[in-house]
Amino acid sequence: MTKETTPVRLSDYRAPDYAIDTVSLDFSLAPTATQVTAQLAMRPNTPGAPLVLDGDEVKLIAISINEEYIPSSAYEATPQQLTIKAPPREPFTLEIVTEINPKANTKLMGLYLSNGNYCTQCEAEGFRRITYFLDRPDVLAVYTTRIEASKAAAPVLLSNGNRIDGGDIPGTTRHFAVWHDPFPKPSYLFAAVAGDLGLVEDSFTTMSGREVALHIYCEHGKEARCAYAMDALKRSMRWDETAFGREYDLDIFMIVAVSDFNMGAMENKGLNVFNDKYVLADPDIATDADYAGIETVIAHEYFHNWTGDRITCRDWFQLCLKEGLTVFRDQEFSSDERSRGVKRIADVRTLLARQFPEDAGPLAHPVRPEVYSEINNFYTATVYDKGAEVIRMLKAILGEDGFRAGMDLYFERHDGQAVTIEDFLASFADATGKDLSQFKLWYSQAGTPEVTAEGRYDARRQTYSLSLKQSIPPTPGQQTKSPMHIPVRFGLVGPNGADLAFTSATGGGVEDDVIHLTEAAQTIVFEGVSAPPVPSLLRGFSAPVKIATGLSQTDQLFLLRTDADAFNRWRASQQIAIQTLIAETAAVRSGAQSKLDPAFVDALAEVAEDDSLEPAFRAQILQLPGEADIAREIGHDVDPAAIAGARKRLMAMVASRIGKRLAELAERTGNVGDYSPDAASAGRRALANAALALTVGQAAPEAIGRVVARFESADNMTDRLAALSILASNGFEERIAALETFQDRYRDDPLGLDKWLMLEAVVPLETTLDRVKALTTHPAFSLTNPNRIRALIGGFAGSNQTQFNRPDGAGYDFFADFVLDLDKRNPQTAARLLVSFRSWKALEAGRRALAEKALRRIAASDSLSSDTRDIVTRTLA
Ligand code: B3K
Ligand code: ZN
Repeated sequence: MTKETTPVRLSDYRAPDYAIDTVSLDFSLAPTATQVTAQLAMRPNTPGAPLVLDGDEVKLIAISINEEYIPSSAYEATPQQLTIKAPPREPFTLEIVTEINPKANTKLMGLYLSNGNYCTQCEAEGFRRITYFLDRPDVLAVYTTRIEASKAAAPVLLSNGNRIDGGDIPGTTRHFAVWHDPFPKPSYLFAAVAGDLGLVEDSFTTMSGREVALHIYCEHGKEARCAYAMDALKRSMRWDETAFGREYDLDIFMIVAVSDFNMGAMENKGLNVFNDKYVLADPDIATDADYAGIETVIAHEYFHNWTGDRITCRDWFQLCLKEGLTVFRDQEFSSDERSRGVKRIADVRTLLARQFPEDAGPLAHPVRPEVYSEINNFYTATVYDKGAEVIRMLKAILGEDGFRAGMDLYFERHDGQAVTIEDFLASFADATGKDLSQFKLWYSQAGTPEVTAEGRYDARRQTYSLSLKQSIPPTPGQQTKSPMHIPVRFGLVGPNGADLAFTSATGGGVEDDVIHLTEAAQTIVFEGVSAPPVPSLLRGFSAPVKIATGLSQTDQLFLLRTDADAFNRWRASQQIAIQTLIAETAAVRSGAQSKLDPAFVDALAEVAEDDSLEPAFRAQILQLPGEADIAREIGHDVDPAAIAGARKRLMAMVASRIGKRLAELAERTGNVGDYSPDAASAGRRALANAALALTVGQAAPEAIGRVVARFESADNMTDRLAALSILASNGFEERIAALETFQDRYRDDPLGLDKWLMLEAVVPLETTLDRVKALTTHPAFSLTNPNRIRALIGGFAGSNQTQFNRPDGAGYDFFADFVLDLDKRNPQTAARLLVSFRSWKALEAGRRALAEKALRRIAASDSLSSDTRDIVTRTLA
């Protein structure tokens, strides 16, 4: 039976009736019966109130108060809750003994086994699967953890904080370790790890001269693959000191890489647990993108030490308080370590691909939601990525110094507390004297704002007037919305490509290069503009909005060639490509002749060959919008087959018109020398591979042959995978042998096999569905490992537009069956996968009906988890 879930509302928040000052945990580890003894120092905030503790599938063994067992009439225990009816009115010690089964824990929440090693995942509500507790983020306690286990099975015993004791247990084959974390923390940041793990050690000296031990634990034999992660960690620690004045606080910082993990990584205090995919790298196994991902995630989790751990969330509605801010911080770190312009393009690509569709569909929700049924389903692109955009806008509005002053005040005021968005914004308002009340709407209004721009130049008066309008589309539960504060960074590009000066700007909050759009409509008049400008708006993507600039293709081509803002050059290229592809999709659908205009293709070649530009930037320009990007921009009555057809026509034209030039470019830039993951070499590889991908649009044997040769001669994963991906994503025959070779090469390497599974799943051919079905029983696949599932099933539903959306609905049916089955073992991963249906309402009628049927079939199951129930219900609403 589906577990009953009552929605939780922000407006119902109440402070807890009890505080817990200290927690002392004792784990006696055994695979199927682990005993946990928890001693909690309780302090009533509301004396006499019943004490209601959360639980989830835990078995109560014993309970006592102040060292005396209490009669069973004094409490009520179910696997989900423990209620002590009349606890002492004075502070007391509560001791609870529970038994749990880590081996049977396939949900990967709480304490579970991964590859024979014990590990935990407690965010958001996993701690209650270990012991009964006030499992909410505003209950902060100091933890001491003793772990006891078989010395042979688990030589390594870890928990949060510093290790204060340990040794053998005389007369047994067991040993123990005791860890103490002096920083009060909520239960979601608790972690324990035990197992037989390899160790890589290093150290870091903090800005005040303290030496911190750095430990990375991984599977034996994989130690050499931890070097890049260790390096990224040290760079992150230094960066947080210089950029935010934040120093690390414990004597040791540990990272453990595990192979079964529901997400990327987790910021447990002093003991981060990672999906091994975000730790392990060497040139043979990891692509440049993987290296960049490792750098980002290592930094992200480390930065949480201050934004999340030292200052945490009062309740789960405030999730963006730590996530949006920490994503912003990791983006800034990578921008400083790499190319800022290229990093911005990459981040906006992710935002457009993941967050915009979410905000435009049935799962839309504000950056700070106001109601949830299952909190695990709110670790979304909106909370994370739009949450980061909100911080970026705050910085644009307050300026560098104002932003830093606000952050400093936030750290100073709230260290050791569990706080809200209101507290966060108050720090900035107080530090700068600015009124942020309108800005705050970004946290409560869902939907992507739409901005339109219209400009007029008056040559006689030398004025340029720019009219901007904003509107925010309705989203579930929010029909009408108020205008928001949108910072529009801009330049007026003159005929020679340089920004024109202006003497004054009237009519609407222009400060330096930012227009503060705060009204539904605003007209700004720029005086003293010497020539007719082409406006370059939303430079650096200064706000997460859609903008219709009304510019002609000629003006957009002009910006592509000349804009001083790299981001807007890229943006211009994408806009032209999207407009072209939308028109071509309509042509394919109506059986009309191709309408493709070669001017854009020529401009692409010109930018690609411009050696004065960074290779990584040129690579971005060469990555034409994908099928999902086109679908998102079309937005309704979407026909994935027609989109694929249109894209194919464009690819054919590109290959015939500039294929030779691009092949030469690929040849010239592709041989970078010995592999190094640094940003500059990665940029050259990216350019070569992006150019190569644009040479095969006519399926010419010569072009395909070049890709095969590249695959065979590659001496690193980046080039090998890029070539293989060209073969697979175009469905060329040559993929078959190449995929086989690839699979063989990585047969003992799960992270390599994930790449293979993913590429098998994206082949845009009718045979793929059967291939994917067959692969679910392949020995390399696993029905319990989230990485394998995301690669094969997530790859199919998320990255194979034509085959997931087959016109006969068979893609949806297979996917629905898979999700229903997975939901029994791992609800969180099942619910996450199901989000692939988030844009079903935008499909053309035939596919829409079939998608709805599959969704209704899922909804009709009476044994759904609360996770999957929540997603399916909201998706259908
Ligand atoms: N805070 C974790 C995510 C936890 C997800 C729980 N379902 C990772 C991160 O954002 O750093
Ligand atoms: Zn995070």
